[in-house]
Amino acid sequence: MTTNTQIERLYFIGDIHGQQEKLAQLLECINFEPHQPATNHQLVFIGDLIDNAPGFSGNHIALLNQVKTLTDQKQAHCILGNHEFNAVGWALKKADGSFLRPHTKNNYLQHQAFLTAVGEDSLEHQQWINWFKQLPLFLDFTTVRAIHACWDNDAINAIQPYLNKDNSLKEAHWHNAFDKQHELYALCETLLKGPEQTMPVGQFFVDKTGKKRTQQRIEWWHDYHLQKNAKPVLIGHYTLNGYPAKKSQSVVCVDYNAAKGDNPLVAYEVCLSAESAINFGDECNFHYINKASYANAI
Ligand SMILES: [Mn+2]
Repeated sequence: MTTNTQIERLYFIGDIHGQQEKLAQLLECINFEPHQPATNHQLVFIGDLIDNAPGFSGNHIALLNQVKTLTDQKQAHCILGNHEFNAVGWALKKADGSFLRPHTKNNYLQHQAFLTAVGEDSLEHQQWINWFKQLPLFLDFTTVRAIHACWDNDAINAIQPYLNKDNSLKEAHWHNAFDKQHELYALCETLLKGPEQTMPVGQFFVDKTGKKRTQQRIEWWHDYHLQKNAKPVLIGHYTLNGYPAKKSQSVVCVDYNAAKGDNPLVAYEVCLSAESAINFGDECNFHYINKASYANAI
């Protein structure tokens, strides 16, 4: 999809994880009319539309249909999150009949809410997998860019041979993306899950699924502005808490853990018509439901 030059404002929306009602409320907050033909603003979904804890009662199907309709109508863009990426790996088989993403108990529990909603191996499941495969890994607008977890120039350059013109992964390379021996595996890890480093010997932490981990996330946003042509970038993925604020001078994250409870689904508004470079940090650019009560509660 090319960028429409008449678009004046973009609303970047964080990880929804099936919370269709929160999206409906957020769209009301920003006065977005889902059924109007595209006006001068568009939505950009930052990935991780799907998956939630086992027993999740939200409506995955309604959410996916709404986001797909909005993108088909050119009212929105949607990029690939690690959960859509993993969903493709869960569904696709290697030549030997095993799945690209192992069907372990832990992987199943992460994905169960989506699988239950679509019906595993159903036609509907297949259709959503095919749609996920078409999603771009990142978008580059004139003054701002978006990626699910991390913008890294070296990884963006190295992944080019594996991408279609619209920045989606080429059909022939999906199996490489899940092959730890292939360079595409690490590139997808960096862009969709963020760079990590090995913790000092003997140190570890236990993640939210109870798994012991010896790799920790690198806070890449502190040095991002040192990269060549470091345009402001919008990300999700990092499940933040507290009052929405920028991560660094050129990086804003819109994932405030909407997956859980009453946490807000967050959007960040960018005005493309401003002639000067985008200046991140203005808190009024963040939009979310119950903004005033949320600010008081934390
Ligand atoms: Mn994510």
